[in-house]
Amino acid sequence: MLRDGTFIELNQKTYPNCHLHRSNSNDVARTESVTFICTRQMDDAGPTNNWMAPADAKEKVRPLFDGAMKGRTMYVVPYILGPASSPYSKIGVEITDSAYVAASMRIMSRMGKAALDRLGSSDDFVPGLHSLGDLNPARRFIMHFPEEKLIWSVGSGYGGNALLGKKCFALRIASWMAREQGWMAEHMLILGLEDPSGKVTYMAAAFPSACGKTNLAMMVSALEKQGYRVWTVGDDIAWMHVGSDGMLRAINPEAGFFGVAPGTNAKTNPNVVEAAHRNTIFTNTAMTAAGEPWWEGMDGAPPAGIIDWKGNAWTPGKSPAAHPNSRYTVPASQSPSLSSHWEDPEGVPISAFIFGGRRARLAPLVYESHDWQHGVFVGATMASETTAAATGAVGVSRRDPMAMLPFCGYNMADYFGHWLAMGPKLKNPPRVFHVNWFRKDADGKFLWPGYGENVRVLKWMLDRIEGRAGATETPIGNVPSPSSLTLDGLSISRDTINELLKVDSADWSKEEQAIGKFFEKFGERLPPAICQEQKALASRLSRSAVATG
Ligand code: TSX
Ligand code: MN
Repeated sequence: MLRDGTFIELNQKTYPNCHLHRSNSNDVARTESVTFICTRQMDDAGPTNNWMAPADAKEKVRPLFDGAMKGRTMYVVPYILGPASSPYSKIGVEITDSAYVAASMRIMSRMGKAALDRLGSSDDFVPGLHSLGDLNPARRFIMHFPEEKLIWSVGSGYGGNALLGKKCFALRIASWMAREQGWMAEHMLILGLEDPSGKVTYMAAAFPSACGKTNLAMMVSALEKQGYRVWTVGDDIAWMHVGSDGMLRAINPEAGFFGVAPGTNAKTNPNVVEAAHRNTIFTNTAMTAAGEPWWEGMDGAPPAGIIDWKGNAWTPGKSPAAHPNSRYTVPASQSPSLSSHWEDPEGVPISAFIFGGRRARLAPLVYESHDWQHGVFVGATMASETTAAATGAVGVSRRDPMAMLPFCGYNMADYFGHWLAMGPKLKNPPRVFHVNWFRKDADGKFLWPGYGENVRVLKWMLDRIEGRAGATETPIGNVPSPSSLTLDGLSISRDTINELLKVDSADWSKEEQAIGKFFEKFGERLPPAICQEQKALASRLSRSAVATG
């Protein structure tokens, strides 16, 4: 890769075994418009997925593989998703003509001999066929055949389009398997919150993109002196089974972090900054004159002589030096925050689910759902407001149920049904919370400091689980009672806390209507329990409006 320019060697003194890869400039992100779920029945893919009949998909895409690998090296990449010894892990084999993909898969999964040893003579693996093709976006297709557990991807070498173990298998194909087999494949981080006694409580959280999922998973707690610490089990995907103890048990199917680089610094994610100094692949970041990776939002001022992500000399002020979707690919084992239980074969027991989004006005800092069914409704109605001016209007709210909109491998109405069905199978279903780190005041300033201070919100959840923290009922769920949030050492006014926890019934009535509109697209297939929850919310809101006049 160094010889043919696929990799550029970075400074081997300060970044040993680190390399920079520059992708084709038309191939810098997942491409949802050419990502298809190919089921016999269109309705099984549902209204939120692109659909193609399997036979049509194969007829269309098969010719794009003809001769595509000629003159290239073909890599056969066997990999395990999940700890090598876990009964819940699964095997995939990716065929690819990209050395970058093979090298990335080695970081992101348990690749090679471990997978072949586990596979033995079994044919129980998910095949994935990948070729860069000619990288022409017009001939780019990411095809999933969940009925035969097969993936075809052509025309892209980038991340989630090309590392087939990640979004294609661990989420889209796995979500289908999970419904068939009674488990869950979710777009969730997994963290453990250690309390002063040393007890660790595990939580899994789903946020849409640009909400800081990796940062939360790897958070350095602001309450460390008081004995509260956060341990990382995973930052992106959780596979969860009903354990023999009746708890929901989560494994991380991945072995690395493929995170967005811009904005990563000692304040936002000190653990990944430490981790990504060795054995790391950087993709589409900028590079300094000293041969170190660089991106917008890195600590300190930009040094002179930066080469941008396309390989050109960079002048500050015009376009960004690093591509906004530039990435680090780093082994999980290098994070100082990694949980000692991250490879437990049975997984870690999940006590809480956390949903969230970026809502400048609407959602309080945190609230708790009443019960499992209400919690599923809270997840199903998740939304986040857009930030990137490049993708259109800023502040437009987009629905993203359970952060699974681009990753659910089947009809999302059936997915809600599967969630509803999982609760009663659990002796101790996780409590379901919703958070919003992004509420703003009238001047547009963030009300909550976020980052390491978020541990205070996690601690409130833990105290709720343990029956120690008070809550105030609102029409959307329970918010912290005035004294139940631990705020010592934080200078934040009582007024600000009240504003952070406020629930405005008029605003939420509008939201309830928007939710109804969103649900319409699922038609008759939407589970009745979801409609029931919506009606219950509407009636709680109207009662509260009457009560407050
Ligand atoms: O990741 C974030 N988290 C979670 C951290 C564990 N971000 C970054 C989001 C983009 C990926 C946040 N941004 C968080 C947050 O909790 N909160 C905010 C908003 C915010 C930004 C800057 C400040 C405060 C809040 N600055 C100061 O308080 C000085
Ligand atoms: Mn993700």
